[in-house]
Amino acid sequence: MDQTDEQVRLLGEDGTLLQHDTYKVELSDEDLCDLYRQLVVVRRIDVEGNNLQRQGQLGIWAPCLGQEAAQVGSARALGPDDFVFPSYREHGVVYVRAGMEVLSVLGLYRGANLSGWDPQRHKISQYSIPIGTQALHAVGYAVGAKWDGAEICAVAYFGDGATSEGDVSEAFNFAAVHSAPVVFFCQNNQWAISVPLAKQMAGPVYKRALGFGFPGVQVDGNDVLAVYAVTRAAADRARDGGGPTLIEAITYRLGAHTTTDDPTRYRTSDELDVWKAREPIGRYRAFLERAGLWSETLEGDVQAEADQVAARVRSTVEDMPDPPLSHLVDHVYADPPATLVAQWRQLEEFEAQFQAEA
Ligand SMILES: Cc1ncc(C[n+]2csc(CCOP(=O)(O)OP(=O)(O)O)c2C)c(N)n1
Repeated sequence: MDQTDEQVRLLGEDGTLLQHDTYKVELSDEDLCDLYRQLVVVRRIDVEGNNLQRQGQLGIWAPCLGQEAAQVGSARALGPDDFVFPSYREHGVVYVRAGMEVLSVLGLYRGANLSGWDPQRHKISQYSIPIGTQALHAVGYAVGAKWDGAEICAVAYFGDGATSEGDVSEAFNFAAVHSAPVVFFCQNNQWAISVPLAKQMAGPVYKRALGFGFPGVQVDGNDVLAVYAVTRAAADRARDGGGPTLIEAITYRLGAHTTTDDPTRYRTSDELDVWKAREPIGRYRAFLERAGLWSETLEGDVQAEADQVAARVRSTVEDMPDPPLSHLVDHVYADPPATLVAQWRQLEEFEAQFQAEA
């Protein structure tokens, strides 16, 4: 796989199928329709997460609105034993890999669990809240897998802002030197909270890969077919001993950074309108229509499933039991330091006041 000099795109903005010399999609009609289902369901989970936060059921939510194609397309391209190291916005990746275990993510944002799922079960590690550390975890895992002779790859998901962290550059370098079977998947959604791309970098992310000694590919991140094809090629290459690839998926965060943030303070509505017109689901539906694969029945089935998933998200989140307060400190130290014990006692006394008042 060569360094690309242009964004890989397989779908025009009106859903026309485009030809590409290197990247092609060979998916059955059934799979093409199923991709649509997953895009729609992921969006509904995300909208529901946002609503639940607004109703006080979640403490915070990091929306993936607008990034569904980047997440669904890339996650579907992976094999069952490939190992995913996500950031905190990869609800679509979790849904594709782990189905309704995505509810654990909602539990994390509710404070009902401390991240919640067994990473081995669906080969997906816990969300990384520190920016960029998961890139190092992925490389460590990939190098270990290579030494064990396992034919798998590790995939690190991170944002454009994360590429300003030393951890990510260190991960690139170590992966290159050790020819690690790793795919670095950057969702370039144009903003790192309120910091726009132009204040973060002077050249495209994917070109950095060449400086570290491995290929980088820029892909239209709102084109689910292109994302699928590029990720599939990078993952195959990694498993075949070809080493790392950096994928830069150009997309846009249509929502807030998180529900604690107000993007109208730093982002113009004109910019938002440009990207709303490029959002990925309508474009993919237009492709299905052109290909004769879309029908009222498909739409009805997909929307019915999204409704069911949304209802399940809502009821499960509302029914999640509060964790015991001690979960904050349990299993952290075998012998807790005295300062922590003192703080813990203070917290218990503080909480006890409310019990007494209730
Ligand atoms: C090491 C570290 N530094 C700072 C932060 C605070 N922080 C949270 S999100 C964020 C911006 C991340 O932007 P980007 O990597 O582009 O990802 P996005 O949120 O856009 O998906 C920052 C600086 C953090 N969580 N971890």
